Amino acid sequence: MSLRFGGETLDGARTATGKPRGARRRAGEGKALKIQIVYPKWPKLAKQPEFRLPPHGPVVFAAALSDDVDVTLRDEHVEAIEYDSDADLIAVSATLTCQMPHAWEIADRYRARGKTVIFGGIGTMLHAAETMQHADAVFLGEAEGRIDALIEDFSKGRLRKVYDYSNDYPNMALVKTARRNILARELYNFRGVQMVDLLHASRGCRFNCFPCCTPYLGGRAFRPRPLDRVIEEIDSIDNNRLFIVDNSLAQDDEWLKTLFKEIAPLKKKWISHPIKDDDEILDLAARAGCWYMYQAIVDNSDRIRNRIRRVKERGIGVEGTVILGLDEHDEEYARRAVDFLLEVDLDLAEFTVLTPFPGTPIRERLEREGRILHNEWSHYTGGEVVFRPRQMSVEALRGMYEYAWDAFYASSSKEIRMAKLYLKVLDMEKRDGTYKKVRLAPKRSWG
Ligand code: B12
Ligand code: SF4
Repeated sequence: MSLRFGGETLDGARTATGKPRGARRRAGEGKALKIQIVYPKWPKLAKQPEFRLPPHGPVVFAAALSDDVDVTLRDEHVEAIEYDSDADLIAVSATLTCQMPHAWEIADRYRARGKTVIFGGIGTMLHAAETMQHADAVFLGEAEGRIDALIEDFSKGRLRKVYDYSNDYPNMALVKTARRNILARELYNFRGVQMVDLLHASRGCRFNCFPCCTPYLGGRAFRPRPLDRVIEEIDSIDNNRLFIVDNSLAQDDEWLKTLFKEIAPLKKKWISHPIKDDDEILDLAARAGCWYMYQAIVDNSDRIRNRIRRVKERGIGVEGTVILGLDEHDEEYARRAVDFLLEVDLDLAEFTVLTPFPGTPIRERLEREGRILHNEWSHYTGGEVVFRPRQMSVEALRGMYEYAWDAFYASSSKEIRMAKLYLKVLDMEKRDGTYKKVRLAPKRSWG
């Protein structure tokens, strides 16, 4: 399924002042083009522990721009949108479906002030047709080696409406170290604790799980970055704590082993998505500084129980992700699931309601079965019911979601569980001499 809109031009498109877009706002002779990246705020899950992660898409996108572009970032999670920005181009980066309606509002406001607005990122790819109504240009796909064409067109006043590189993936050697210097780093902390920095070592996924749009977006082939670049990037990050956001660390055993062996000497501590359930690989992950990992809890089987045990035995924490409302779930499922999670001594749990995001196999099926209730995207947060469950009412599924969060955190609150994980990383750092006293305090805050 590709969103092929390529080639359509912006014939006759005008700014609010009636002048053609692009040409009027190209950078003056000899002046660097100014781009402001905007990352719109998205609603967090109501019962989730608070966090303020720096956005990853924008800093990777910024690295794909040529060095002579003057780039700034406004992340609305930590700072107000700067509608009076003097940038030549506003580049909205959007990741999640629930981020889109607000991202469109922001773009409309900028465009009403005569600004040229382009869109990119995962959310843009999943909502390309709607986004086109709020953008001067939409960019679909990965930016490395491709974004220069858009910038050139903008500078020459011939911006096209769509730049479509979906399913046409760049050489991974083109992915540069993210431009983290555009982040207002002092704002990414919670109660004085610096948040992790995000990075990725690969793209694509060879699996095709029912609730996931990653294969639709990034393809079914595993695409690793050259390892020396990944190591160089990790080494360059001024933070001992990282989140390796690769879709899954279970794609290629040999690659994983080499990655972990090479990360180990850097003594970083990191979080990741699920790691291949293999003794040697888990040992190497632990030695490489794996602090805790996400694990999808799909059932209450011995397979999952043993997997969690094997991970925890190596000193790696586990945050379980549990999707509620599958066809096989009855009204009692949450009760059984929480009992199981407490019994296997999970460190943290994140409950979401099954959500038929665009580009996922589950959306196709629920659409075919006429079970999708609405497409009000701001409610596609993962915390709301937007489809008709098979074995219970919408109300019952809502209750199940509330119950799961409350029951799991009843005996030991989110704060206490987070604090325990934090102590764990302090411990790891003290053992290998990498512990640094926190030096950050919130200076500005927004929202
Ligand atoms: C990291 C991540 C998160 C982080 C986000 C942190 C952050 N601050 O960035 C966290 C952990 C918070 C998160 C949460 C959730 N996530 Co998430 N997450 C991801 C993940 C794994 C990686 C995203 C990423 O950084 N990719 C790497 C960057 C470099 O790629 P990129 O953003 O596409 O950027 C490139 C291009 O798009 C382009 N680009 C980017 N911006 C721009 C801008 C312009 C103007 C241009 C031209 C180009 C451009 O340039 C970049 C380089 O090529 C993706 C899966 C994936 N592989 O993408 C899921 C994913 C985005 N998440 C998903 C989901 C479902 C969730 C949750 C709802 C539920 C959950 N438990 O997973 C929650 C949110 C719950 C809530 N409402 O509170 C879904 C999206 C669903 C949707 N349609 O909304 C994804 C796709 C995974 C999936 N299962 O399908 N997530
Ligand atoms: S859930 Fe993970 S393993 Fe499954 S398709 Fe998505 S990224 Fe791949």
